[in-house]
Amino acid sequence: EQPVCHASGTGRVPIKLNITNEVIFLNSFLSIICKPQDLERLSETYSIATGGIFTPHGCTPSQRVAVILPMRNREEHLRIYLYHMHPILQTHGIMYQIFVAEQIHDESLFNRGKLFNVAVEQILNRGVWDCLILSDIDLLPEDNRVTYTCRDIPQHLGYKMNKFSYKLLYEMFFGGLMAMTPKSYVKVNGFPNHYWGWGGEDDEFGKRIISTTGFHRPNSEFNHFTMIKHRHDEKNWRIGYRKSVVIEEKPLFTHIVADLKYDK
Ligand code: UD2
Ligand code: MN
Repeated sequence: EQPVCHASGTGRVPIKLNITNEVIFLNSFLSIICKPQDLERLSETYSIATGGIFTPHGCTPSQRVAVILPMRNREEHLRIYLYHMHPILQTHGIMYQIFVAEQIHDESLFNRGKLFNVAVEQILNRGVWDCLILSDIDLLPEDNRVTYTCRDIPQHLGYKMNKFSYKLLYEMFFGGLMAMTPKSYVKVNGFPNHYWGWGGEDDEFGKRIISTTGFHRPNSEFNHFTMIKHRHDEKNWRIGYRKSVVIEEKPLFTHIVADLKYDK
């Protein structure tokens, strides 16, 4: 019988794409450092199977991990992400597959929460997974000892970012990157579906987690992240109410405030 694979990360990894600080202004520069050919070479070098699947050889993967990235109009980030992440995930002793959940239909606002829900449903229907990684596409770990694996309760992994001096933004912050088992995802009932536009879905997700499974937030220097610098996306403006419908129970009545503009 094969031994269980172990993680073999050695330390901090260069983010070659630090230069991506200039990405927004120098698109062509980015394509020089990370050309499609580089990505092709990556799949040979690291034996990544079609679909972005990696299975370690000679040992039994410690976990089967689905990495899920919500995306719309972030192809540049995707390329950087793949280029950066495949080599890192290789060292984790896991079987993994990277899924990109893309929201098409450009007329509507971006909906990160619903995208995750739709993607997770598909992914769970297609295979057996020990762990779901729910990550922004622009978050790059700075150390390969970061753990893209699950524990019994959800872990908030990606919250220490260069952008915010590696400080937790606020206690109830749940954006960035979560690792959780499919069981936990189902138990917390996933994300809310109705947050169109920027923000709010992560806070609601956090509330659900707190009230059901609880969570763990590793405070390690291994989980420092660089967020690729980006502008605020079009069609992702912050919505006024941050909910299409706000229902509030007041002492003498239930207040229903609906912002139907975004109620798609
Ligand atoms: C923060 C949170 C993020 C989420 C968001 C509010 C961090 C590190 N992240 O991200 O988890 O809670 O606030 O919704 O604090 N995306 C696209 N196309 C778009 C818009 C978004 O692909 O047009 C995806 C992409 O994966 C991106 C993620 O959604 O990384 C979060 O959106 P963002 O990066 O624009 O927002 P940001 O950095 O404020
Ligand atoms: Mn971002």
